[in-house]
Amino acid sequence: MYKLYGSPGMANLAPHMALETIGVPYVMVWVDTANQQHHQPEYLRLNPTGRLPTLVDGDQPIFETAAILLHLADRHPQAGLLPPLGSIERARACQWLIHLTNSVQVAFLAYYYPERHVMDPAFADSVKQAAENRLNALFDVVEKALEGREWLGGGGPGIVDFMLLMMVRWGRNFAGRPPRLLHHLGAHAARTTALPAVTRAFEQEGLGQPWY
Ligand SMILES: N[C@@H](CCC(=O)N[C@@H](CS)C(=O)NCC(=O)O)C(=O)O
Repeated sequence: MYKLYGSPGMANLAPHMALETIGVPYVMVWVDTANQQHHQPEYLRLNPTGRLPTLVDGDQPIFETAAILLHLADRHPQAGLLPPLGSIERARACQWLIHLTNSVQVAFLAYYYPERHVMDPAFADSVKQAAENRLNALFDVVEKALEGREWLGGGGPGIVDFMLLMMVRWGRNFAGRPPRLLHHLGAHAARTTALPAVTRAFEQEGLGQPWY
């Protein structure tokens, strides 16, 4: 039995979509971030970074969203969440997954936690705006990659698409151009949220509309 530790709308959302798609038994464990539960010893024993999410597989905790997604896709190959091992399509899917976690998500951390990126709080707004600008450029790259294809991670929906949707959602309140306004990204988000398993994950997290 899997346990997925998270908080509504946080980075647990993509693994949540994966678990619902796979259809395997699991429980969501909601972490009370407002009361700093993710910084308490009990949680830090599972995830020493004090971040969300954490997946516990049996008695083995795994952290980092991309690693959790890869583990779920590998453990349940029948769900088709990644192209076959050793294929060029698999390499391409991993390329986008790593790009999303290593570049896009990192910029989102500056967007959502600008105060952690400055010594003088007076500069926090500037950091947030710079992060949004950087994210616009990163989303432009993904927009171009989606030209002529329905899914970013392969021939069907999979973990890369779940990660992308989560990040498009995180940009929904951009002051300038939310990523949903880009033609292919908007269509991809609509296509992905229409998948019944993805809809269930959003509903189970109690996320109100608009989702992205
Ligand atoms: N690269 C990490 C980043 C995790 C991360 O920063 N998660 C955010 C939620 S989306 C978090 O834990 N925020 C609470 C905090 O930093 O206090 C991952 O994907 O697991």
